[in-house]
Amino acid sequence: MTRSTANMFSPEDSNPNNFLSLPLNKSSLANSKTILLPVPYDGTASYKSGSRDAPAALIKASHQLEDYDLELQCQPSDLGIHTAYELPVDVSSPDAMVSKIESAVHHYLTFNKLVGIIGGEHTITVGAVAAMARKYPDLSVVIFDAHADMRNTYQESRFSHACVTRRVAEICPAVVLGTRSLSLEESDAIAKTENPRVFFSSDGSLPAWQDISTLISPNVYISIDLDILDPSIMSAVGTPEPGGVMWHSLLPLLKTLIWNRHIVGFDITELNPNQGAESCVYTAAKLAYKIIGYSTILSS
Ligand SMILES: [Mn+2]
Repeated sequence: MTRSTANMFSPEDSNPNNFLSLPLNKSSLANSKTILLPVPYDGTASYKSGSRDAPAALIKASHQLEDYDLELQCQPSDLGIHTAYELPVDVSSPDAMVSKIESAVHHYLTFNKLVGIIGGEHTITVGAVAAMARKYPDLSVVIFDAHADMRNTYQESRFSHACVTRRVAEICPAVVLGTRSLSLEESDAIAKTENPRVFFSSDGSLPAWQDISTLISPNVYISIDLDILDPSIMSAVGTPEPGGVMWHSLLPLLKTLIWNRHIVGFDITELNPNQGAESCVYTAAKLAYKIIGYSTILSS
């Protein structure tokens, strides 16, 4: 640590439950290249709720991760990862919670660091993207999701987890990868629009970087709905969908995307630690760390 005076640290730095269980000199807000914001929200979950427990479970599982990244041959944690306190949930309405997330992300973006949001259900993406697009007017969003999430409303809310991509595409250009489940209404909506661009996948494959690169602007927000992954490795999600993407297909595309663009933020959503195999929580934590590593070490 180059700056060692105790008063460099803010009250926020006292969060004892931080990602990777890092010491203060690698987890204080001032010393960190990345800010993680845990959002324990699952207010509109329609099948199996429980993603409210995901941030705490993912952070706990992260304590088992190695700081060293074999692929990158360094410790991305050396660049600092600050874990904010959990954002208190506003249960009055989904709209209110989305606004609250937008305000919080807007605040953290003022520090000019990578901001990662640990969900929580996928709805959190809408608030995060609204804040990101205010700071980065050329923002595009790359969404990894088994589901189209293109309903205009669901269960009487425009801010349901089933409407996420539709709301995001109203804010900025979006590319959706890994989609393998949708309604007739959503299929019609996708056929009629250039935004979002949805790349369907029924065999676990993802498009090549060359096939999507022209759709993606210099500043990028990455949104991961963990159900993009095959249930054989990620059963701990609210709505598991067979025929998904495997770990070794997802990481190369993420790496290429991050290498070629400036990643301004990301989220990991829909983890339900009360479902599925215990290893899923560890997998989710590792995915978060891979994105942090790629983004802080490789991102252009
Ligand atoms: Mn999904």
